[in-house]
Amino acid sequence: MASLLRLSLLSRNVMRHCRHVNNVRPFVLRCWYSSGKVNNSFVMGLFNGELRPEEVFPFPEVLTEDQSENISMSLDPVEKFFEEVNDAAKNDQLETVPPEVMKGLGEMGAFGMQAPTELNGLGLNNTQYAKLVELAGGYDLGVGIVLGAHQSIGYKGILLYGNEEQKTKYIPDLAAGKKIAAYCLTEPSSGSDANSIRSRAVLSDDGKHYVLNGSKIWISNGGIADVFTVFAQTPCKHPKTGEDRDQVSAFIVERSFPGVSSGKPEKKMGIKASNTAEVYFEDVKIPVENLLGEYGQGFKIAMNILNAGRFGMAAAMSGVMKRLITRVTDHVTNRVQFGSKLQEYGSVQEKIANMAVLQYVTESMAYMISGNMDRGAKEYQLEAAISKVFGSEAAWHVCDEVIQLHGGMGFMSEAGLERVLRDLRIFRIFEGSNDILRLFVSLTGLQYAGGHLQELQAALKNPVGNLGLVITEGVKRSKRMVGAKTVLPLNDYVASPLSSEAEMLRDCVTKFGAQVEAILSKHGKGIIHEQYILRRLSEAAIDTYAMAVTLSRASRAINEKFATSEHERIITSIFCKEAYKRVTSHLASLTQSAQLSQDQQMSSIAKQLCEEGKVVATPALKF
Ligand code: MYA
Repeated sequence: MASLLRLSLLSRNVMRHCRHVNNVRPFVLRCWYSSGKVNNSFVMGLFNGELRPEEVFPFPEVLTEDQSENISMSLDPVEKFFEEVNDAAKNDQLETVPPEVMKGLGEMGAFGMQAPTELNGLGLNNTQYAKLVELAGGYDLGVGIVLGAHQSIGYKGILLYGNEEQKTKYIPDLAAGKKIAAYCLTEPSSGSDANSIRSRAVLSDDGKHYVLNGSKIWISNGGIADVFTVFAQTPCKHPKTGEDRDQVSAFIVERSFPGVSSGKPEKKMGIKASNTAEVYFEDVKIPVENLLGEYGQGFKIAMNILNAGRFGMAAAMSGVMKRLITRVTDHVTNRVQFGSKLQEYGSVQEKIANMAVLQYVTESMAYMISGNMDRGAKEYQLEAAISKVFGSEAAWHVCDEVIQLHGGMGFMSEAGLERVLRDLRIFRIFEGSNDILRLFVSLTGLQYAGGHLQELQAALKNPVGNLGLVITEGVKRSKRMVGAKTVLPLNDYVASPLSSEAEMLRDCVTKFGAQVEAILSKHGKGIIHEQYILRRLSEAAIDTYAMAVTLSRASRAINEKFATSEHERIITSIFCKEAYKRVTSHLASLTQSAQLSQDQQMSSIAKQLCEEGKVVATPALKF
């Protein structure tokens, strides 16, 4: 009870500090106020030191037999199309997707995968969509982005937030590929800081339209789109103070509206086949009926569109890795050096095994999230962000290693691997850079944990009325004090051959909750500025979630006696052991004084370099 009371005081201090800081940008300030909503996210629970097995076990199987059959039947023609009609290397050279490929994609329904059937779409759920994206992404990421920018973000807002008139008016042509869509958020002065856009739309005096002015950059499909989902500031009143302030609203804008124009296609490092261009809006009159969703709620709409599509990135990354692994196994089983095939060498085997692990984790995440979304999960933004971060980095690493194993051959354009590497680079940058998404995961999780502490603090004022919560938290803390795990065993969820790995997961969750409290207590509001800590905390969250999803998938393989179950068990075991080492080390480092002082040294090095604008050390040759 004493430790509970100490905690309550700390949390009260944290809350007080938080309220008093009002000159910091909301992303960093917005911390740990409880929304009062029930949140079922596995990752969110982690920040409270809660293990929520029902969110990840059993591995989701949402497709009916018919749905599985339909989707697997549609894979063959799609594969044939990408093998025989589409030519990724040619698209890369031409820096466009040729009309016959666009036409063929349209005929297959590829522009309307998730649009309802009654509006010309294929009506696929997230899991079915992920399967097709995995296939298409594996063949050609440039084409994948044309399709993804169109439906994963371009017109997703109309599907999610559009009213019946908007859906009926726009979706049929978009789903058929007769019209192309784009998502317009980023501006010259606002990339990661998406809320600071300057484009502005003001209601006309006659109240019939909004007048939009501004410009957007790096818009995927920007030069070819007919319909744009555009985010712009709009004048609003503060709901409590009545003060004037701008808030983002979302609009459906047609290229045909006078004042809309776009720039030349950008020259890029990769995904060259996809069109990227600036889009300009000059006194564009948007009919009032083209407001998308609620006035002033555009930022949330923008974020939720991105949240809803991010698992698609993981699916695409999984597909890329699958094809790269096929390529590399072909190479190492044929190439002979020093008298043996490459596959005989341990250093080669280690690389290939690591590729298998990274692909397995990414694929497991993609289908865990899509499956949970299909089962009606509403709180998946942290998991989706994690899958995008993990998948994009895994695929980059795999591609790099595949090139390495091909040696000089891998460096030659003819091998087609350098194109994949170039294409992959952007996946760590766009749709929320991985650095920002890492901060997003840890800050959002900390906000949730802080809310929980606040709840606990309130409960302590009336311990009798809140006996359940008070006892649970008291027991949790007593267990932590004696080094015991605070969460229940996973015997009912994890197949027994993986029980020691399940124990590692339990330990990670226990330590996670304890370290979150420790850093909230130590840093108070200041934690929002501790990016070294926030980054390491998010690494721990990523690895812990990855352990959970792989344990879930491999348990299914074991329980259902898949022919590959032993293979999957070993992959999972290797991943969990490695991840466990990283998680415990990252979590311990959050409060280790040696690590914290090293963080400060890193800051001072960076500061010196930035001040000097160059390398600071005396040159090795002294001149
Ligand atoms: S499109 C451009 C992508 N741009 C970005 O992703 C921008 C990244 N920035 C951000 O995400 C936000 O600005 C951050 C917050 C996170 C930094 N879900 O004060 P705040 C709520 C739900 O913290 P800020 C592209 O690249 C938050 O709770 N809600 O905000 C296309 C708060 O709510 P409340 C969220 O400090 C590439 C409110 O918002 C989220 O300004 C083409 C304010 O929060 C969230 N995530 O910034 C890709 N974040 O007030 C093609 C914040 O209630 C697609 N909030 O507390 C291809 C896909 C398919 C692949 C196919 C391939 C083959």
